[in-house]
Amino acid sequence: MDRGDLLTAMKQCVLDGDVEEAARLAELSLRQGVPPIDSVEKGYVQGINEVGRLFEAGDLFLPELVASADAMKAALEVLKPWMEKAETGRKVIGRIVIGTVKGDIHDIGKSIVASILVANGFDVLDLGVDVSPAAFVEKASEFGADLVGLSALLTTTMPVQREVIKALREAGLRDRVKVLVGGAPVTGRWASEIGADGYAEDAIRAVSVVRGVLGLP
Ligand code: B12
Repeated sequence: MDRGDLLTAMKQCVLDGDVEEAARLAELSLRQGVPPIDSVEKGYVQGINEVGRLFEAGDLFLPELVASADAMKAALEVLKPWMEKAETGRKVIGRIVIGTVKGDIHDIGKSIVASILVANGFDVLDLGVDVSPAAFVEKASEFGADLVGLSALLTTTMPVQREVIKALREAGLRDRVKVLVGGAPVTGRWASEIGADGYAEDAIRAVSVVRGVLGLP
């Protein structure tokens, strides 16, 4: 299968919610030497984006959405170690705590961002989903985080990003911990409005934004 066909098949298996096929194609892409981030962004993510559009239009329902997310996650499970390995052998250049905010269980995008940051030399503590402002503060302090990454996929959970910033300020951590926000509904404008230090629209851009925010060369 050539690379174009492979990426199209990856998109299709997410649309079909085909978990086995998603994992099989991920294995195949590794054997063919396709960079894992390309398989994710140019293959599987295209499928889940299309699923989002169909769901919004009412052409597809929650069980199908869940099946597509499961297929996406099966592929990520195969690709994650390889994404994180891409640039190993370098020393840790920063410590990051990342998570999806309270009330929100979307974790696909956040997990991709976490893996790409690991691959680029950051030590990343992933707190998972539905993380309270208090938990972000506690873990950022314990881990000695330079930066906290907050993911929100729902318009109703975006305001929790602001609450986390407030909680960091109240705990006296805000001047040493930078805050980066992301997630499909989040914008640069929202980031400035809530007083975050930065925003990135995807995982690749997150790396350069984090470097910029932390003042790394
Ligand atoms: C998959 C999915 C689900 C899966 C999630 C599975 C999982 N484990 O994550 C399931 C089925 C569980 C789900 C549930 C729900 N979902 Co949903 N879901 C989606 C869908 C289709 C795709 C999300 C996704 O994974 N995208 C792919 C990834 C790669 O993209 P991403 O998340 O945007 O991440 C990228 C960037 O945003 C960025 N990024 C992400 N996080 C961060 C963090 C930082 C720090 C940075 C810098 C960057 C960054 O980088 C990532 C990689 O490039 C979206 C549609 C959409 N357009 O987003 C709807 C969507 C988000 N869901 C929606 C809804 C309504 C729901 C439910 C309420 C449905 C219901 N009735 O129960 C529940 C909510 C449950 C909850 N409390 O959270 C709506 C939200 C509408 C709104 N206005 O808020 C959407 C937009 C669908 C729609 N069009 O209506 N969902």
